[in-house]
Amino acid sequence: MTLIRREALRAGFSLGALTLLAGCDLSDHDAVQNVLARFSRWNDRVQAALFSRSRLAPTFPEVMAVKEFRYNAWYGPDKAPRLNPADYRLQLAGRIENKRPWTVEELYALPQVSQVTRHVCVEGWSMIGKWSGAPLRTFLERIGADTTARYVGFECADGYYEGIDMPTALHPQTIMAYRLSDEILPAKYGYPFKIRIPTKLGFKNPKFVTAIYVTDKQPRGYWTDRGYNWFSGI
Ligand SMILES: Nc1nc2c(c(=O)[nH]1)N[C@H]1C(S)=C(S)[C@@H](COP(=O)(O)O)O[C@H]1N2
Ligand SMILES: [Mo]
Repeated sequence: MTLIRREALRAGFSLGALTLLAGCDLSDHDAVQNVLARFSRWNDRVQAALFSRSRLAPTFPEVMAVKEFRYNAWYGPDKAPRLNPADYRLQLAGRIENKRPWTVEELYALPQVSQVTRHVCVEGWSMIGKWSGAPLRTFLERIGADTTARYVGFECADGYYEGIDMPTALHPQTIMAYRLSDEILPAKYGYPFKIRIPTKLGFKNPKFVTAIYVTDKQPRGYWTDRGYNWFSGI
């Protein structure tokens, strides 16, 4: 399905919500919020059901990758956390057999792939970039993660947090991106790695990840807590 058709479908969902809302007292903020929240959860379920493990996000020729990639966070690039490889340790928790923390060196030694894909930010910009790193699936297998669990959650050095469903975590294009445009990820883009998920909106791609956990309880998301859909597929 094309992006545009998906957008139309999504617009259709909200039109449906509006039609319903027309019947209720718009000053009743809680009731309106309730209806919207229910639609949002329904939208999440429909999107999760439509998501296919094998459907690949579009890829592009390498020449189309933008070298000076756009930066985004709720603070300026100079405020981005600068993690020191000497004391960085990726913490592991939840349904994982081997929870030993990982160093940057160990992470960077995992087998890697490259992708040229489009990053789509919900704020209305998109950009094609080249990312390289280890498939998250490879890492999850290495640490003995229980892949029958429903979710994988992430915590970040700037207090950001995100989570994805297990089919997305195991998707071949979901990677621990160590490099952008063939360079080790600069601090502001998420050093030592960013979870790059081309089948998801930009905000579901956490940077400077410091902890990964496997769970059956749906992890919260920084922007989901501020009103965006949890699934947010593209
Ligand atoms: N830790 C962390 N990850 C984050 C964010 C953030 O503020 N903190 N912003 C998200 C959003 S909204 C976008 S669009 C992308 C921006 O990534 P970039 O700076 O590499 O373009 O990172 C996502 N991951
Ligand atoms: Mo974003």
